[in-house]
Amino acid sequence: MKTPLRLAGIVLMLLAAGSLAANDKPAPSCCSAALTAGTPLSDKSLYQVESHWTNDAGKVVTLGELKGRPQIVAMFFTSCQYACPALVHDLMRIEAALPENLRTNLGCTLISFDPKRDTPAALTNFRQSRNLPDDRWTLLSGNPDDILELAALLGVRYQEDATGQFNHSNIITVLDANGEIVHQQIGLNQDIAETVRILQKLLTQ
Ligand SMILES: [Cu+2]
Repeated sequence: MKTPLRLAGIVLMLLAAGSLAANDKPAPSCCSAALTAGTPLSDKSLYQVESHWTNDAGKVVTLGELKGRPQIVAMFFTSCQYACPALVHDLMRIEAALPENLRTNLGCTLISFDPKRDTPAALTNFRQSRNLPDDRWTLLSGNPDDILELAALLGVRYQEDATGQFNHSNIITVLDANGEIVHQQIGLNQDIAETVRILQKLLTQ
């Protein structure tokens, strides 16, 4: 486990307390969208994980490279027949609900828990089939240990079944520009109003 235990502990504690989904307190001034690359990461930032990921262009990246603008993040797999298409559609609904001038400052990140099938080529196909613009949408796959670690930090559970499909949680996480979790929307086809409200606040800070 490469993540500082303190970070993992904090996230798991918050999850256990059920406080994440309801936490819409204004982000402190340290965590605005205007952060520059030089700002140090806090103990609670997911960007402290040192894992390396591969995007759909085949480039190796770290999560820290997402720093600098708020993100909506979900874990998924491209060959999912039901839940993930709905989950990605939910991200697109959230994105579409934001005014154009704010939308351009939002990042959307999809992270696969199916590294065997979700090669850069599979992620590229997925991007093209959904018309996900590559200036704002990041598609990542990684190695199994790092995926498991990130899933734990996001409170996402997944399990491969005998047919090669995955049973999994459907969670959309809002990260501030510094990689701290500020909100989670749980379940498919939910009312997005609260998530959009929180993002609008983050994006106008
Ligand atoms: Cu799925």
